[in-house]
Amino acid sequence: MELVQLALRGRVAVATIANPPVNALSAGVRAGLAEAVAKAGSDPAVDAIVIAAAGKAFIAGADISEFGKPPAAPILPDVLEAIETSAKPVVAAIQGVALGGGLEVALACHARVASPAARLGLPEIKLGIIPGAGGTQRLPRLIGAAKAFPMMLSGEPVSADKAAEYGLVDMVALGDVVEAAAALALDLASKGAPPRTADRMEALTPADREAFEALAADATKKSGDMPNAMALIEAVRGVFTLPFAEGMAAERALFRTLVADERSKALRYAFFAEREAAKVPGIEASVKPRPIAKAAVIGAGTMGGGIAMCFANAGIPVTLIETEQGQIDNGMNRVAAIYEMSVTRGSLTAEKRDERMALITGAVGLAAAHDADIVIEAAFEEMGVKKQIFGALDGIAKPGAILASNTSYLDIPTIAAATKRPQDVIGMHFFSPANVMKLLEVVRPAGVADDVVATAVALGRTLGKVPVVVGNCFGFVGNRMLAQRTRAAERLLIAGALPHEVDAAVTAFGFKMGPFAMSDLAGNDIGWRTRKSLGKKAAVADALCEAGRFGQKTGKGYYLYPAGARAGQRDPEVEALIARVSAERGVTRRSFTADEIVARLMDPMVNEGARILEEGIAARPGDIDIIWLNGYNWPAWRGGPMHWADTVGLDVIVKRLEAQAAESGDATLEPSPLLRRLATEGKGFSELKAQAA
Ligand code: ZOZ
Repeated sequence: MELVQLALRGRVAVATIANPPVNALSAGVRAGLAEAVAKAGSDPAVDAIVIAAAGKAFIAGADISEFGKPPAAPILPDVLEAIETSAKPVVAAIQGVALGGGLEVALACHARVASPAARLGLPEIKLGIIPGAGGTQRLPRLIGAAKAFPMMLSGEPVSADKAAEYGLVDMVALGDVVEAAAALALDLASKGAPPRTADRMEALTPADREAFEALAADATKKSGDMPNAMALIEAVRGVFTLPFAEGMAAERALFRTLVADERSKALRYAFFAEREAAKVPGIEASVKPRPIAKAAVIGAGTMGGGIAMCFANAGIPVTLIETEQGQIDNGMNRVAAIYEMSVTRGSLTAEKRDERMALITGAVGLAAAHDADIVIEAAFEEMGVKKQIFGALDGIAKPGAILASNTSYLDIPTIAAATKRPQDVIGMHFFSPANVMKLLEVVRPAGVADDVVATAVALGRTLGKVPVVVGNCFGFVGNRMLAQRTRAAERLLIAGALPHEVDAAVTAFGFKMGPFAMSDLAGNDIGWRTRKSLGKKAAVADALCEAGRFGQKTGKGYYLYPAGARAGQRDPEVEALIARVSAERGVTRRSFTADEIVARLMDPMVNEGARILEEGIAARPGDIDIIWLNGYNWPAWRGGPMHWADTVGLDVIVKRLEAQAAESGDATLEPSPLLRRLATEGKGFSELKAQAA
């Protein structure tokens, strides 16, 4: 089948792109478009041309998998120039998403018609680049830089109606969009030379420039460290200072530099890793998820309330279950307060808030879960409690209902064994705050039914989450690796670093918060309780908790928080305590550079990630990265811990771990066999094949 099919509709040539699934502009599509426009241009039976697309998307943009490879002719800017300089009018018929290069195709056309459901945007910023086929030059010429720049800076698409309001599309067609585009194309043909976006200057007024410069100054303040945001400002400014051809050349030079940058490579890697994670090894696409029309959540604490909100936000009725009415009232009030905040901020209408609140019903007693298609338990993290709940649920839930636990580290098969339907029991680990965080670890114990796994994944997507299927083990993937970082952070303190130095190194690496500020925020007593239950010790962290320094909530932890301050201040008492612990262990304290701190924190995590892969707990290194990007705020442009390790070089990481293991005498720091093997073979994690989780 041709990637671009040319057909005549009266005196209009319709070039239809058919490159499933999203009509990405692969080399074949670019060539097909160029050929179609040339052929229609020289055909005396044709007066005008429509560019249309088959399927759900108009064009999702460049084929991202081609980035980084030598560009195959014809390159997109040349194809677009051919479209724009066509003597016969070319009209885009946009029936679905027009993104990136896809919108740039539409911008090069002489007019645009969109279906009401179409969405138009330039999301390149999210891939670490800027538009490279004229987007920064044509969009401002069409709608003004003050409207175009925010679209490109956020990367968020606009609706067809918004696009019409902006003047980005000429018409929103309620019926057949190709028909409407053909009519408009013929109308343009009857009026002589078609209008070219490149020639339009009327939107670029002094007021527009002033508004753009104000937005640019604000963006520089907020995103001065993002090279693509700064490049975007430079490119867009060109519409006021350079002739079109020079502006195009400047945009392309900036695009080429950015596309070769490691940061863009990491973001593109993450784009594909996220989509790969959606495919669960060992489960056929033919396995149908069970229908979920009603849900129940057990436990109306912060977590349970957040999970209930996820269902309500997706339009699924949910019962929030507790043991006492007072707890229900507290939980419902917390949920109402969060929605109220969104209304105050303007991100939610009062009507939507009421709709969502109406979908959440509080109930006392597990019996209220009798008609739920899925029950998610978010009760106290204690095996005895979980077993009791699941045992009781077994007698209450309807046959075929999925019984899920939101536990963050407990053994799912032990929980499942409390029921007579272990095939229906699964882990669904949401991250706090559950209504905000994207990650959902779907914990797949041996013996769970395939359609239960498929349902958890599909439901995760319906709830707007990024689901990643993992195997059952203590802490699953994310928290198991985090535990390594926590241990490494404590080791660093004893070896000579101070909390603020560790946190500064981690924020400079790109995290929003360092491990100690994070621990103070979450509450140091959480880890303390877990350590006690496992019989583990951490000299500094334990001593802080014994002194009642639980973090922000007690006004002091690793830092001081005078009078409710949110940013911690260094505390000489804590620093003296740390020095005391070092002395007791006979450690001569030394200083660490930021790079050393990062290596000492991240290398053990990578090592644990390698063990997780060896054990088949994660199917792919990319799954681990998606977990860290969506659940733990790993900086997006570093692609996740396993991708980062590849960029450092696994041989380097192996040597550093060996040195750490020798220095500390801690055998768990010895490189895992998989890490050693890959390093010896000169390979990276990216070369591993997927395995069943
Ligand atoms: O897939 C969603 C989406 O948002 N896609 C990415 C859109 C995007 O970022 N476009 C901009 C690309 S950059 C660009 O366009 C710059 C450019 O032209 C520069 C040219 C400069 C030349 C200069 C020369 C010097 C979308 C909203 C479209 C659909 O979402 P869904 O949830 O329905 O589906 P997904 O996301 O699961 O995707 C389905 C399959 O399609 C693959 N895919 C999507 N967009 C792609 C793409 N593959 C390659 N390129 C794209 N742009 C996606 O990986 C998935 O594949 P499978 O195999 O997992 O099914």
